[in-house]
Formats: sequence, C-alpha cells, structure tokens
Amino acid sequence: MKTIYSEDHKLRNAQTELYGGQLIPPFERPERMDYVLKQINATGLGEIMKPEEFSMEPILRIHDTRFVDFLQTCWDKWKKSGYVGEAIPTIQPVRGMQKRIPEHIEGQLGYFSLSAETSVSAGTWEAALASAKVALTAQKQINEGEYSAFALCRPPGHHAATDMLGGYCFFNNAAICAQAFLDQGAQRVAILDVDFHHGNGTQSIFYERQDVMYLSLHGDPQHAFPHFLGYSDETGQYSGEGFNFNYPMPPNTTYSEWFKALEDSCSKIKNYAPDTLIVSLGVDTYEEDPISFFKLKSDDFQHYGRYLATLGLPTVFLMEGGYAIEKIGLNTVNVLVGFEEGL
Ligand code: SP5
Ligand code: ZN
Repeated sequence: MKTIYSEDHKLRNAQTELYGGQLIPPFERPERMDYVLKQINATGLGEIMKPEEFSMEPILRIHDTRFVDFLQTCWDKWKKSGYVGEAIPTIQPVRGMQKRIPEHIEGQLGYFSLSAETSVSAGTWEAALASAKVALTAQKQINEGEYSAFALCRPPGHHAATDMLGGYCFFNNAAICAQAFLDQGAQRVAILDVDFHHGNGTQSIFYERQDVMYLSLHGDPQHAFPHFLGYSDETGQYSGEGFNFNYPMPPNTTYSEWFKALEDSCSKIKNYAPDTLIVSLGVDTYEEDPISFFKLKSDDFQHYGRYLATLGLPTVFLMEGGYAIEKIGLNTVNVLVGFEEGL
C-alpha cells in the first residue's frame, strides 16, 4: 500500500493547548509522524510519495469560503492585534446570541471555532492545506486504479465542520476526499470513523445526504470530547435519514465489545454497497492513549485491519488522532498490514 505524506505538516507546531486550565504542549504534535514513518519503513508497507498540487476547488466543495479566508488570514490578524500568545478563542456564539461574523479577530476566532484547545499558530494554514492535498492525492491514486492508499494526514480532520475548526482539526480531509470521489463519478461513499472521538465535523457535513454514509465508533460523548454530538439517536435528517450511525461506548471498553460495534457497522456498509470506503483512522482507541478511555491493544489493530479487508472495497485510510506517540506507528501500521493480509 502506498503512503502519501508531506513534510509541510511540520509547519503546524503549536506550542500551546488549553487543557485542564493550563497551557501545555499540544498532544497533537509533529513528532507523531516520525513514529508512523519509522514503522512504515520497518515493515516495508510500500512506497511513500509526496502529495500532488490541487486548486482550492475540492476544498471549497466542503468548506465555507469565509471560513477558508479566515483560516488563511487568522494568524496575521492575531499578531497585528498585538497578542503575543497563540490564537485561542475566548467567546463563542452560544445559545441566544447572534450568528453574524464580527470584524474583530477575537470575534471571528470564536465564530469559526468549536472548541478552545486548538490554538491557531504560525504555519497552521500551510500545514492544513498540505494535509488536505495528501487526502486528495490518496483519492486520486484510488481513482487511477490502486486498491488502497494511506493518506498520512496531519493535522487531522474529522472534527472540522464546514465553517469551524477544533479538536486539532482545520480542514475535514475525509469529507474532502469523499466529495472528490462523488465529483468524479462515484454514486455512494462510506466513511468509517474508528478514531476514539466522534467525528462531529464529518457527521454534520453529510447529515442530510444519502450519497455519503457516516459510521463512527467512539467514546460516549457523555464522557468524551466533543460532548455535544455523537449520540446513537443521531441517524441523519431529510434525505440523509438512515445514513448516519453512531456507536458510543463507555469508559474502559475492551476490544471484544468494540469489535462487535465494528461488525455491526460493517454489515451496514455491506448493505449500502458503496463504491469506495474511507477509513478515518485514529489510533487513540489504544489502551495507553493519554486523553482517551478505550482498552485496545496493539495486536487488536492488526486484527481489525484484517477484518476491514473482508468488505472487499477500494479503501482510503486517512490518519486522524492517536497520542500515545511512541506507539502510534505500531498501531497505525498494524491496521494497514492487517488489511493487506486480509486481501
Ligand atoms: C483528532 C482528535 O483525536 N482530536 C481530539 C481532540 C480532543 N481535544 C480535547 C481533549 C480533552 C481531553 N479531556 C480528556 C481528559 C482525560 N483525563
Ligand atoms: Zn481522536
């Protein structure tokens, strides 16, 4: 399996994450990629290639122009306003307030953010753009005949909505990839999200559509980020009714329980009979992940990778979360190796 990777992810090197009332070094840090690359090379998974160039068009199929413009200019505006730290929102348009976009950067940052742990920093725009191009290159590989591809995206994407960043995400790489398949002739695409967190962004983008089925296995939002989406009664709306499936699971969920949810989600994917599968591959389900509460072990990742191959679908794997950084290479590549064994 080919991997698509851009060094430009390093341009996203925020120094702060708001966590438990403190500013700490972010969990989502550049070194994560070193461990994944190392394991790809150690296992001989396949060629590592650079992303191709793309216009903004496929990104603007998913994201609001005003959001994209904001992301491009946010850091400059923030610096010009005289702040010395990284850009962290302090007010957001919550219940009973207006939905207009203010002129001041402080107001804009709140408007276009869904959470405050994700600082906007120098280089964030460039890295997010490169990450989306990694996803688009993987999509192109499949369209040109590859059976599977691994988009080693960083920053991740599944929390990003049409016009909101957050949860370490800026562009929704999986959604951009799915839309590119549809725009190039696919009828149906399934997105299976195995990251520990619910992919609120991906769900909301496709919630009223039946051409993309979204299925997510994640920590129960009663207890886990993003807290305000990801419940099992969210099944889609209008034409999208019946095309969204959430599998929230409680603290300390073990692999055998998690795998039952995976089997159920895969039976739904089979019935849907998509042209392509996109896997939002986060490995923060690992037992040692510092911000998550599932109990998967490294071998479990290989087991479920093998199982995913039985769907018999062309598959794009896209990197999402995973913060036990010394093990994210092993856990991620185990999924990919398992998948290739299962073919
Ligand atoms: C892509 C991805 O995995 N994003 C995750 C973003 C999570 N950000 C908020 C983390 C809050 C963690 N609170 C957990 C407390 C554990 N003691
Ligand atoms: Zn996650």
